[in-house]
Amino acid sequence: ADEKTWLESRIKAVLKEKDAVLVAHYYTDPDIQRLAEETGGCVADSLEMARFGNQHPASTVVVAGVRFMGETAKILNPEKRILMPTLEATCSLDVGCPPDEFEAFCNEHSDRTVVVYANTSAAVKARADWVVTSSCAQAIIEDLDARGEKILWAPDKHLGHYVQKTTGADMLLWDGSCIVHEEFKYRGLEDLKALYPDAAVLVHPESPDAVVEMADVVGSTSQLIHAVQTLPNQEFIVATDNGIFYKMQQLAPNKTLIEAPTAGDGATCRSCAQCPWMAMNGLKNLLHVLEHGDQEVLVEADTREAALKPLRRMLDFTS
Ligand code: CIZ
Ligand code: SF4
Repeated sequence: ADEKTWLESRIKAVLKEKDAVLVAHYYTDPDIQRLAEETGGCVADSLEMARFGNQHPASTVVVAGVRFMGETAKILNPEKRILMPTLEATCSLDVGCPPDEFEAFCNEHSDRTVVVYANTSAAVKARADWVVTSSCAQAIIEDLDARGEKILWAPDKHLGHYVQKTTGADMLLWDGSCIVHEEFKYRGLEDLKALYPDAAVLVHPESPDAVVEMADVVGSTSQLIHAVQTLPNQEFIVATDNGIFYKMQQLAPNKTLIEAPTAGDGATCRSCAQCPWMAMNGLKNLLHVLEHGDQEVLVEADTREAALKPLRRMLDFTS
């Protein structure tokens, strides 16, 4: 506990000294989320993180999250220094969508409007017409569909399938998935729901179709947090990374939160619904990068300029 207190006070001091602000994703360790709140930074989903970094006056932004979030911050703020506790923190959706293969796929289907999820590399965004997050995917696809456009969607097939089903748009899907959300099990959820019949089931749309179908609310992290605050239910079964429980419990202290099962028999697996890359963000490497400035996110100028267009479209659409 002493070491933790020391690390936290050092981080607070160095953030000030270096004119830096900390933005943390809902899936990071509660210690990191708390520090971001206490130091005037923000805790948010990837869309809100992008906006915050863009509007905050600090010359250095420390992004506690995964690589694509740091790259997005850099694309939107080329003049700022963007640091991450570790550049090794990636995402299975990003890894599963290599830029050269993606480029070839797009070229094969050049009649389609290319829409990519924010969870992609800068190089993949550079080939896209639109970037979306799970907060705005549906609205943007609806709009494109209404204009008669056919969509090429990448990389998350579960989110893609969900959006396709709800909008009826013509969507060709890349075959990618999130290793965390993909583990939620329909059978286990059914068993858990029988134990807690009054609980509302909240599901992130990166989850498998059968799990999404059992949901009372399907939504992005911010939308699921909002549901806990506003629905009359006392109990909630939550199918997304368990890092989100910190913010949910803070905003709705009287509600009971239950982790959705990642095993088919209804047993919850405490360490399963936790992104291994988000978990790479800790107090030690956060302090290290603040003091040493290594682990700086850099995006090559051509890529950055090309990726800015679809990102700006998303920010303008959602503003
Ligand atoms: O699973 C992720 O990485 C999410 C939900 C990102 C986001 O949009 O906040
Ligand atoms: Fe990627 Fe899934 Fe981790 Fe989010 S939770 S960063 S989608 S692997």
